[in-house]
Amino acid sequence: MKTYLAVDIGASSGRHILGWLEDGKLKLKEIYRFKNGAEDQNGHLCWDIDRLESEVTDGIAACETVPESVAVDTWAVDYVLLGKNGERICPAVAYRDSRTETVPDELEKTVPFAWLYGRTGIQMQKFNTVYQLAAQKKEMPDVFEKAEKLLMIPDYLAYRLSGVAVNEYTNASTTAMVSAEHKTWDKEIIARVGLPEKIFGELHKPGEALGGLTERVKEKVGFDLTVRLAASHDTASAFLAVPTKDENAVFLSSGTWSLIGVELKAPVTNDESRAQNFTNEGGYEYRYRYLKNIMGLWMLQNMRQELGDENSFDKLTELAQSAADYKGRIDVNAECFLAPKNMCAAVKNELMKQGFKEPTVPEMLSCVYHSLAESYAETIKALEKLTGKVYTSLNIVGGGSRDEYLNKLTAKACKLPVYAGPTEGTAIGNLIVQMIADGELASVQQARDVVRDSFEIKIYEP
Ligand code: LRH
Repeated sequence: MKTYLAVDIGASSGRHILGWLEDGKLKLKEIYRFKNGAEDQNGHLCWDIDRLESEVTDGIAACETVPESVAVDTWAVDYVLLGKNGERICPAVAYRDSRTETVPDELEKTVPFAWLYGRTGIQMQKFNTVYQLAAQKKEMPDVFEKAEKLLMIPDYLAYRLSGVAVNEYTNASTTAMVSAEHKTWDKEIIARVGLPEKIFGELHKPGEALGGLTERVKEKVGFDLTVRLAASHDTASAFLAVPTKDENAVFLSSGTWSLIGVELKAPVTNDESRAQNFTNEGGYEYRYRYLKNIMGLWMLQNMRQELGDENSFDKLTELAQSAADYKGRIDVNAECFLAPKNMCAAVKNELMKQGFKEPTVPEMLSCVYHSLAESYAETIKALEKLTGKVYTSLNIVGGGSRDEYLNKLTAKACKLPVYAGPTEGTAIGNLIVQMIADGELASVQQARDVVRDSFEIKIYEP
């Protein structure tokens, strides 16, 4: 039996998941799990990239049998730079760091957002790679004199495994420096930001084999296997795992972020789409992920920590339900929730600004739950307007699809049936790409059919 290994790293945790086909069903086994999170390094919020690298190797070593291949997916937009000997020459700054705070405004004269959106189709997020690179150039211009290559985080981890440094297309698209039309780096954008063109390598497609493990890694794990490119942006992987039957379903990848949208054959970069801040991220087989980023479980993850980790997520929903009639709502996408010192205080502050009296903990939680569900509903309405289609269901994958209360509120707010599951969306998408590349699965449609038959999918009627 052929097995495949997905290394799937999110903002709060990473996991190694083995996958294989058995009697036409996809089977999964989690073999390794580790914590992730950004931390302060010399005044910047950074990922501990060296620890992530050793976790990736340790997890591979935990395999009891040798998989056919391994592929890495992670969150988007963050990167590192390599010097002429292939060494890392800058920290892996995390997207919630404040270094880009003023950059979009400063760049507006030379790289106006409307122009950028027209070329890349990528939404305005202050943390897009294009703005991070501009911030880095301002702070440490010398680094670009030494830089030979830019690698996104999963590309870097795949490079440390295989010794082969390439840029993968789906994650590269989130830099806001890839042409939506041509699917290659946009040289005009690179020039306007004043970056060296040579650091942007040719874009490679998900599924491609990079080769075996380096001698160093082979020695550590005790065997060799093929390293492949996943659809290395986790959201690109997650969308592949959505078990839709038809074209009328909206996809929601629910984790730290809620990524809600549809798959399109061509990008939509008109003024209305830009005004609504929909993005066109590059997908597997050039399926564009036309979606919106919604702040997502990040808000609840933070509130949980602040209220004490002894509160399970179930406890949070219980508390929220005890104030189900609370009327306060917030704009979950407001800037103040991106990296607040204290999430509860930020929520409280937003509510009190609107004239609500100081909310209780259950009221705050109820507000966040309802506001999330309602923002999904608004996004679906906007999607219908922008694509001229009517959507008939919402399919949720990822850890957040376990949240029964949120699923119920979502079905009610969207007035649509909600299909929840599988929970391991990103890892499954990662495995699907490896299985297609190896000939175990024939197509994305077949993979989605297999996913539908293999995992429990709960239905919530409006
Ligand atoms: C989700 C995600 C999302 C990006 C964000 C930075 O993990 O990749 O698609 O916008 O992280």
